[in-house]
Amino acid sequence: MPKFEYAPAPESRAVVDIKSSYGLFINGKFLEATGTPFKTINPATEEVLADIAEASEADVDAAVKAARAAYTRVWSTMSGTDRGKYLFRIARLLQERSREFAVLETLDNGKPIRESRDVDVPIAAAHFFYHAGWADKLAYAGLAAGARPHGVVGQVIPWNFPLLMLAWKIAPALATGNTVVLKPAETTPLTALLFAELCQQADLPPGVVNIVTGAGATGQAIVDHPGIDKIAFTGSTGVGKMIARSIAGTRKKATLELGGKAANIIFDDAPVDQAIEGIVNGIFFNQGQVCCAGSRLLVQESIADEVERKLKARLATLRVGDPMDKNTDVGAINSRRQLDRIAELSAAGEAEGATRWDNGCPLPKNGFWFRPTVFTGVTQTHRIAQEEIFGPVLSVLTFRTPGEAVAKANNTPYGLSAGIWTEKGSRILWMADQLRAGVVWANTFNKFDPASPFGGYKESGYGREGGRHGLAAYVTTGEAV
Ligand code: TAP
Repeated sequence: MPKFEYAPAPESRAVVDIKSSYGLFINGKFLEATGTPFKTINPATEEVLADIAEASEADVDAAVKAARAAYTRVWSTMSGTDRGKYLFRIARLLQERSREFAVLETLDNGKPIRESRDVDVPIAAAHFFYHAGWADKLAYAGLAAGARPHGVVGQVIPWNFPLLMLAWKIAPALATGNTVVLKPAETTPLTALLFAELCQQADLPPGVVNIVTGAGATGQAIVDHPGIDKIAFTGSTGVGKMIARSIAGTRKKATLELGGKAANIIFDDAPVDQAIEGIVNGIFFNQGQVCCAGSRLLVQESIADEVERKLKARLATLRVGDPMDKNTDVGAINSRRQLDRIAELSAAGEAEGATRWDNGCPLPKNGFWFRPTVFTGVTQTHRIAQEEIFGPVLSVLTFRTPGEAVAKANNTPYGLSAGIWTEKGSRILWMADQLRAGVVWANTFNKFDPASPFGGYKESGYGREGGRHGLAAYVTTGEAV
């Protein structure tokens, strides 16, 4: 297969000032860490972007103490109206600096600039606007009587939506009066560090937001710290289970947003061309590195041949390559480790007897790439039908009746999201009721809104983010009523 040279557009560096090294953001200042720095790279070129500080247990302790002091002295006593003003200011600054954030996100993560520009950054700003609006209206959020902030919240996030996951975590925590210690993923720390600069620019009181960079050990140090009142984690189900075990028997609360294996279900009365776009968006958006990705296509048997033919024709038009090019559809995989996992599971799909097809497009010479891939002839026992691949790989299964579609859709350990494509409103309502998925999209996929709660069933975790249910996760006495 041909390989082509790829060099990032020279102007991409001009819109964002990437420092050669970054410290930890504790108590409103950037500080040197005690650990050995690590490097963050551009996954599309493998070039080093910056040296990043690795926070030790002592650094995490300093961050938790700063967050506690800010909570006690300033943030918990401030009126909701004033907290809201800070959140509005952050939201506006995110909009003003959106180009910088979008370029930095694409350089550090590998996602197409069109996605960081049109999805990640605007929705991150929208989360701050939405929660700014709640800060002085919590009495009307349906929270239980006497609800109070937890105090200091430890937040650990993954690499697939670095800025957006930060916004999902920090905006509701601050709106409800908590202070935070947040750890971004090891491979994508840069937009969190730019966000730290933005907190300085917004004059946020020191210690309200603390950003500590590092690997899994830093995350574990946050989870284990006795000064943390609540953990908010997004990441793999494996690490989520470890966190649940670590805090068992302590007073710490937790919300866990974990993996998924969503079914995107197409009935024979669906508008097929529209559904094809939904399938493509469902699995190839962000290279399929999306917890709610529509990674299992369940197609009604009578239209399976038509869907397969049209899907392959559409995939052949996808442009894979330079994430900084506005015409790119599919960017780089975030890390070599993730690329190896996608390759390993795809090899297992072939070994177990499914039929593999990819769009045969040329790939850049350096960096981490995987062609948009479809497996047909997949059965429910195949690993590619059960395990989260977290890559641009679609497993196609067929069904005959709505009951069979529900049974197959629910037959995974996960329960995060699902999609239904049909013209029948009654079928949509029946299916939505039957599917064990926290989010069900009808005749669309991957739509996100800060007002809409998001979260899972089963091994996809517990707790909700977004909407007033997401606020409830950040106060002591539980549920929105
Ligand atoms: P993980 O390996 O679980 O990492 C998530 C975060 O946890 C990272 O910051 C990671 O640090 C940190 N971490 C690793 N070990 C830890 C430990 N022992 N204690 C505390 N923190 C620890 O997941 P990932 O590979 O970054 O992300 C992919 C997974 O996240 C997928 O399964 C995906 O479905 C899930 N995800 C779920 C959602 C929702 S909303 N449900 C959204 C996005 C992603 P390092 O980066 O240094 O390893």
